[in-house]
Amino acid sequence: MRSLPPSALPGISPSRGEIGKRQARRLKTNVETETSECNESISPLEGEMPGRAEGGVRRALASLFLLLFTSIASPALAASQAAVEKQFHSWIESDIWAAAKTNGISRQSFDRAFAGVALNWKLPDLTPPGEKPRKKKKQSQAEFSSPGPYFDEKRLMTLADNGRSYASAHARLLSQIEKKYGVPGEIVVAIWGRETGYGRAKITSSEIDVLATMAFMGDRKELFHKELMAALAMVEQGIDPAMMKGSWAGAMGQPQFMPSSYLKYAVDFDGDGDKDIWNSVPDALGSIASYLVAKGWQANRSWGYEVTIPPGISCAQEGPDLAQSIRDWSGLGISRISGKDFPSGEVKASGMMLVPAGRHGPEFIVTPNFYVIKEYNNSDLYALFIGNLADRIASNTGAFKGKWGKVGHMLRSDVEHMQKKLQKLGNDVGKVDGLPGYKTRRSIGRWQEASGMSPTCYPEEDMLGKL
Ligand SMILES: [Ca+2]
Repeated sequence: MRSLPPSALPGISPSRGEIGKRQARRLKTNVETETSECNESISPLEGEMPGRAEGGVRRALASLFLLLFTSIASPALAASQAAVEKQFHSWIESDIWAAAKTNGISRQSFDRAFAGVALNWKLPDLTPPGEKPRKKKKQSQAEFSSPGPYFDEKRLMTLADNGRSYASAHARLLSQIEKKYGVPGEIVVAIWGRETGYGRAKITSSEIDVLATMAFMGDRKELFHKELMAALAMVEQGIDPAMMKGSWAGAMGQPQFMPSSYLKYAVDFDGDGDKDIWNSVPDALGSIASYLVAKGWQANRSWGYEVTIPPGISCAQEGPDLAQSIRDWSGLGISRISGKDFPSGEVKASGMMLVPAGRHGPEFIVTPNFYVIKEYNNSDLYALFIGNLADRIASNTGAFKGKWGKVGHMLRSDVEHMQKKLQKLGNDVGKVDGLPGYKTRRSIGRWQEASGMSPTCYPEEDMLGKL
């Protein structure tokens, strides 16, 4: 599924793993309110902790300029836009038709899909043919974001209140979905809420326009070319292109599926013959569950638990590659912060330590289902957000009990420097990108332990001189 652009709706995020990394944009999140076109936001944070600098303000300014340009439009600009439009239409007729034909798309479907197609000039990062792409600023001087603001309590409370209402209104449907797929209703509802504000977000861009524009002059042409072919396959299957509304990043309908995900995972849960993820709540929710189960959702398991890791137990044991049974974690003295026991059904099953802010924030033992949620949106914070929201919907629980410390004030360039040093010492820090992912965090923890420091498993300023 997908991804969207900068502004937005609060809470919508492109799903899907398929599109890999979504462009990160920081947005506000309150889906319930804002809804202007091209303002469909989707989730604010990409990856674990993207640089704060690449966010909304700059993009908002860019859009403003674009708007000014397009509305005040000098004759020269209008002429050059017209020239680009012309090239765009001949590219569709030549390149895209040739590719479509190869993919078994009929001329009739092709014509139906592209009737009235137009470049969507509001999309981000467009480079008309012949122009040089704008250079992306290096993020090294940016700070990375602290996780705390991602879990805005007001937003989560509103989403949870609404989520409980929707869960109760659709209780029967959700139990049918759970019976068929083994995915708990609260997880499905939490994703629905986070992605499109329970289907209330106005997502109004023409999918064909978005995909064709991005494939023609966006910064990830290959990806969108592939999605455009998938969208044509949808039209070939009889879907009305006028119904195919998506976000600026091509994520469609209430579950925010990219066309390739739609083809693989969308289901007709209400049995009327159409997989209508735009208008049918049963189809939208069934499709979310179908996606999760295809990605490996394990029935009868939670997403994870907030825990307390005793001071003597190393925080440098994070990651899906260091899974052990919940019983073994428990044997180390790790317990649920709620004071409850781990459910008996979970004890023999595997769990993974997760400390997104090292010792400076809430600590978790997550299950493989946590990583399945990340298939919807590849971010630890996104998956934690969904898990927390689902818990609130199911049991009216509140915020995580551990407090997020004010971490994240170091420069990415400093963290990158640490990563390089740690790597030289033989540690696997993952990607050297200035962001403290789990491999970096645990390498830091191991280095701190080996240096006789009390491990925080998080980049610390006082390490800079010593590493
Ligand atoms: Ca249907």
